[in-house]
Amino acid sequence: MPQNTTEGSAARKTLRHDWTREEILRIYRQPLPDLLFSAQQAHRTFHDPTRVQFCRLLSVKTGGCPEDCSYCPQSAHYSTEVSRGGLLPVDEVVEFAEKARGEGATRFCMGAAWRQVQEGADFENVVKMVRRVASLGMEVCCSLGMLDDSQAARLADAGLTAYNHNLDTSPEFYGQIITTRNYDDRLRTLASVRKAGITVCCGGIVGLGESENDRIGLLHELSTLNPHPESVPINALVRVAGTPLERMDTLDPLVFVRMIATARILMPSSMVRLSAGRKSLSREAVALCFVAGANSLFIGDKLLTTPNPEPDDDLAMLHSLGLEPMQPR
Ligand code: SAM
Ligand code: DTB
Ligand code: SF4
Repeated sequence: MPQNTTEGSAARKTLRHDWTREEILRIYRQPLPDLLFSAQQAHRTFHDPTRVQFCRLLSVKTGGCPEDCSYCPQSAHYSTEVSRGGLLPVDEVVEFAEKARGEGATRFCMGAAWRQVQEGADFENVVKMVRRVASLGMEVCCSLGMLDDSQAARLADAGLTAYNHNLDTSPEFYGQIITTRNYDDRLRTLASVRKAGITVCCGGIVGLGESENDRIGLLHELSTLNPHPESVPINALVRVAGTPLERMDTLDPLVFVRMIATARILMPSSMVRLSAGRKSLSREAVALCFVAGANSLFIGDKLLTTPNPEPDDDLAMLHSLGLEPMQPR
C-alpha cells in the first residue's frame, strides 16, 4: 500500500472528534506495519518519540468498594487478598509523592476505592493531599469514583491537574463487567471534571473477554469526546484471584499494541499511558507499545494493589530501548 493512503496516516496538527466506528475498525485492522507507521507519524507530530513520562500510583484508600467491577480486587463483592484500609494520613501520602519525584515521576496519581466522593473529613484530607502534592511541582491526578460539579471545583481549586475516570470498555459490553453503575454515570462525572477545568484521564482495559467491536466501541467513545482526554491509560487486565475474571484467557500482546497504536492515531496530542498489565508483557511487547505511540508508564513495584515491574528492571528496559524519562514541564 502506498504510504499516502495508509489509514489515518496524515501527519497533520488538526484533531478530529467525528471518527466513526467503521473508520476506527479500518485503522485498527490495518496490516501491523502500516498501523505502526501511521501511529509513529501521529506520535512524532505531537511528541518526542524518545521521551517517556513516569507516573506513580498510590492507593490512598484501599478495598471494600461497593461497586462490583468484575476485574477489580478492591470490590467488596469478591473475596480477594486485598485487605481493607482507611484513608492514609496526609503526611504519609506527601512523603510517598516526594520519594516518587526523586525516582523520576513527574505525575502522582492517588486512587481511592470509592463509588463516589462524599463530603466529609476524608474528602477534606484528599483536598489537602492534592494541595501539598501540587506544591511539590508534580502533576497531580486523583481517581476517586464519581463526583459532582462542586466537588470537582474544590479539587480544581486545590491544584488538581487531572482526574482519572475510565470508560473501560464499549457501552454495549459495560453491563457485563459492572452492574452497579452505568455508562452515563461515567460520562456525567467526566463532564463535571471538564467543567471544573481539570484535564481528563480516561481509558480502558483490554482482556476482559470483550470482542474486537467492543474495543472499537471504547476507542470510539474516547476519541469522540471533545476535547479528547488529555491522558488515555490503556490497561491489560491483571487477573486477580477471587475476582470473576481471574480465569480469563491470556491476552494476545498484539491486541494491546493495536489498541495503543489506534488510540495514538485517533487522539494524537494525548498522552497514551501503558498502564496495568506490564508484568505479563515481554520486553519486546513493551518495545512495540512504545513504537505504537505509548509515551508514559507507571513506575514502582506496585500499581494500586497489584505488582508492577521492579524499578531497576524498568530502567534497564528503557535504557535498552534508548528511551529517556520526560523532564518536569
Ligand atoms: N474507584 C475509582 C474508579 O473506579 O474510577 C478509582 C480506582 S480504579 C482501581 C481505577 C481503574 O483501574 C479502573 O477504572 C480500571 O480501569 C483499572 N483497574 C482496576 N483493576 C484492574 C485490573 N485488575 N486490571 C487492569 N486494570 C484495572
Ligand atoms: C488506570 O487506568 N490504571 C491505573 C490508574 N488508572 C488508576 C490503575 C491500575 C490498577 C490495576 C489494579 C490494581 O493495582 O489494583
Ligand atoms: Fe471500586 Fe474502582 Fe475497583 Fe470499581 S474499579 S470496584 S469503582 S475501586
